[in-house]
Amino acid sequence: MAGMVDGRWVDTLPAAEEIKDGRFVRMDSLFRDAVSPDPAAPFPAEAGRYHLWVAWGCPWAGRTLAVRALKGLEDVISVSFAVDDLGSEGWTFAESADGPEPGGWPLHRLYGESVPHYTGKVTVPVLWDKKQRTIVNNESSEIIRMFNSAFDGLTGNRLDLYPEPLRAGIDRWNALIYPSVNNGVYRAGFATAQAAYDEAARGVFETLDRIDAHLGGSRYLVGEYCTEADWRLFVTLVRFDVGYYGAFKCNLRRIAEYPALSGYLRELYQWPGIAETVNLDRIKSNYWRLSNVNPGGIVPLGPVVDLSAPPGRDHLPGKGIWRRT
Ligand SMILES: N[C@@H](CCC(=O)N[C@@H](CS)C(=O)NCC(=O)O)C(=O)O
Repeated sequence: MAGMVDGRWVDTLPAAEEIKDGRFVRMDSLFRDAVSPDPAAPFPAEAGRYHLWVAWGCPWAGRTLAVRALKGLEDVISVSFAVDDLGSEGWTFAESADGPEPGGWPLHRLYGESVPHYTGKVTVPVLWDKKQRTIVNNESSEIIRMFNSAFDGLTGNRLDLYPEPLRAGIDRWNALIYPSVNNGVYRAGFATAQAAYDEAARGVFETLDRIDAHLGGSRYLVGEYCTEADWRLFVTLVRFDVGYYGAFKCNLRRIAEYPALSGYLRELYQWPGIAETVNLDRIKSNYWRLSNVNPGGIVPLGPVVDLSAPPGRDHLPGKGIWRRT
């Protein structure tokens, strides 16, 4: 796996121990600062100051795009999309932090500018501070929490994806879904030992079966309110049939075959602003062109996925997203 050693880009990262006994173990993100509504904070909320670097294929980037859209932050936080799938210099963009770069500009330069001797992976999403020219945070679960509240004073947006009274329920679903589904598909796809694959792939479907049963009688994961837990699940569901089902060998069932999950996925996909954060062709090529899972890099024709049909979930009571008073 490629990355950086002592501030320089290398094709193989000696420090990376991502495969242990055939099992994929995800490395922790390094940049963990936070944007704050407090004007005196090191990273205060300001319009136009922060930039998000993302890739269409990436589910972790997908979460940040979904919450950016739901919270009406499109004019406050600018965004750049990687031009292609992971290349020889990692994620590459058509612009740098300073403007257009027609020849392509690799994201590892931002990591190198933030920490001159950086050693580790170069991942999206990245939240970048244009003023201090440094990465604020590269952990999507934390970036979505900042987007949920830190900029409300600027936007006036009162939607709350992590409301106090629902936090215990949200945390419980996240704790189940992250290891077994969001990261479980990666553990299945990147496994290099049969037992590791079996365990991960079984776990994916045990949890999906359980969620499908739950959603048969509940509009959203935590009940009548659509929360952060739903959007964290959504980014994996929307990638499932075109990506994980084939490329990551999670092929016991497609999401389209699940009675409740399929309609739930369509409802979330059709939520205002969300379809624009999803690019099914780029998702498909992102996974099928990963050399460790598909060395030939051939992207298949199917499956055909249509998320435009009516969700058919109006019989279940729903109140949308919680609104702060
Ligand atoms: N913990 C990170 C994980 C991000 C991550 O793994 N991103 C992948 C793309 S889906 C990446 O950039 N990988 C680059 C690489 O492995 O070299 C987060 O949730 O923000």
